[in-house]
Amino acid sequence: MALRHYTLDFSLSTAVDSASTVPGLLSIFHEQEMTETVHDTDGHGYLATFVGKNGRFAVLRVHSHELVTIDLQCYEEDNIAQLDNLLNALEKKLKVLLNGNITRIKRLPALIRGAKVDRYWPTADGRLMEYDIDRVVYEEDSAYQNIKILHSKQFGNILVLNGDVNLAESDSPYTQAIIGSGKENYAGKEVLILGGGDGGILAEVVKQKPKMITMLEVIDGCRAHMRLTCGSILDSLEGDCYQILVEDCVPVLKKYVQEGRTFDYVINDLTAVPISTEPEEDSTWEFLRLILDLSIKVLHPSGKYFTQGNSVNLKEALSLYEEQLGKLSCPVGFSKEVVCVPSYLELWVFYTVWKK
Ligand code: SPD
Repeated sequence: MALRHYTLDFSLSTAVDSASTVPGLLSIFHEQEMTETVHDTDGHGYLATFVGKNGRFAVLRVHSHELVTIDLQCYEEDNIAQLDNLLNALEKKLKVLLNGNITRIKRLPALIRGAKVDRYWPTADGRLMEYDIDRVVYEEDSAYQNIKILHSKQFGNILVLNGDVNLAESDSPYTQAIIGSGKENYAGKEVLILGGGDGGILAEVVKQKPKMITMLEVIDGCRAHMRLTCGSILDSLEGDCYQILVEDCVPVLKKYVQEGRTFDYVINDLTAVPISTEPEEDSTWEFLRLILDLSIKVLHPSGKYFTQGNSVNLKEALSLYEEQLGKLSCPVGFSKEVVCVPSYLELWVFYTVWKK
């Protein structure tokens, strides 16, 4: 079962008296066979709820402070044309009643609540985004995370990990940015990929004939359902110049440090920079610092470390990340690039880090 939730807001230049607005609206609700209950608002304007046929439900509020709001909820299978007519009638009537006093009328597309296919994936800075997702292609809980692959009409299949949009088949700008935006020559180089389990980075770098790529992750479902991203590269865990180790990256990195092994390129595609500085995020920051420090230890003195950062709007999280770069076991320099990744619906920051 899913619900459609409509909103209609009138912003006003002065407060309005409910006695002059409400009666005109009541008749419209009554015509739709909706009956009201008026609530005591303890001096905070006027509030009435309306219940109608087929489970229709509405809330009318005349706020004391220059705002009139109407919420209308109905079941998804309800008659959309009838509901549009009701909202049109309410909007038309309010325009007349509030004439000369309106600064803005805002009617948003209906929010669909409880739908089988979840289309709402907010941005990193918490803004609501509705995707054009029409079906769930794959869903699985692995030992590490919840994996979803959802089909979007414009972005192709989208990989969503623990509720975070990771990569869509349309997102080659992401892959290009995290491998150095076409400025690097990987031929004959030693490359380490942390994460990148969708196979996009591996499929791209392999084309340049590196000496060896070691990748420490593979995400179930991507081989079959992110084909435009990974091609056939995940069909085998090893090839002429690559090997995929399905292992936890921390012990592997520690082993490489002990062995004194180095890489020309380390590409960290593990996770986003934590979005907050709250204590519950401490472990995420700790994990990030650990990976960063181990990665720099295995980086060849003339090598490069690439990673994605966060939304360009999360300035505080980005500067905290940059602070971490100043606290590593060896001094590093860094540069950043802002990239438009199609399915992200927000600009994303990528970092290049090198040893000084
Ligand atoms: N490879 C991991 C990157 C995850 C970034 N999430 C982006 C969310 C965009 N709204």
